[in-house]
Amino acid sequence: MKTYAVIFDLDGVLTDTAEFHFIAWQAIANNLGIEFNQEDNEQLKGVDRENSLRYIIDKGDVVISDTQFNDLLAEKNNHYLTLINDINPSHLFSGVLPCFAALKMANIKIGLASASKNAHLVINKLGIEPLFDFIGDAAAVAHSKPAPDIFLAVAEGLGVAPENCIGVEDAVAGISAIKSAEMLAVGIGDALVLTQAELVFPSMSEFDLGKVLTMSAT
Ligand code: B16
Ligand code: MG
Repeated sequence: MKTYAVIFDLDGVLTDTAEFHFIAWQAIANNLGIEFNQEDNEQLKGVDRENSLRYIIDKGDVVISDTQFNDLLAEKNNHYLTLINDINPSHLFSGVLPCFAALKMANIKIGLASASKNAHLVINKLGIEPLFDFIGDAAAVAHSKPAPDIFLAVAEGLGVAPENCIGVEDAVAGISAIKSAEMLAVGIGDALVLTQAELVFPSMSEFDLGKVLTMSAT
């Protein structure tokens, strides 16, 4: 295939906001008398806000009203917004800017497919918003990851056919979304966890565009 676009996830690929999601979800869970550990947080990577809260409620086997559910969503997000307040360009993972520069040199478009409704705010704080050719809107898609919707919406926004796109993700749910969108998947993290990905790099600083393009050309 010919690669015309690379579509990136945000949390865990371009910056590490997982720790902030963890702190905010842990506070919600503990207030409900439910234990929430790093293992739980791992399960929630790439999972949207509503389904993350459902996971916690199911884990604790508690019953809450719709109003309480919405209040807890708002409470978690307010806490998260406080925690990310100080994010700045130094929080961008190393390797991201050289990777984006190499993509621009190769005339390959750059998209963002995050499940986060705070994605615009975060990439603004990171100072990288102008580098994207298209930014997906998590609030506008019908089904969140592992459904392909956000990756397909970004491909459409970029004007590139899905088969000419490569997706980059750190979460199992995200890799599944890329595969369901029939794109090639590059994982960032542990190859033993991201087993559905065609290629896995331990971190963005090891992202090798040459290797990715060779893989996609075969
Ligand atoms: P928000 P990604 C995801 O972002 C996070 O991995 C996940 O932990 C979070 O719950 C989700 O965004 C929703 O975030 O509450 O800010 O809308 O990895 O898809 O960039
Ligand atoms: Mg992620």
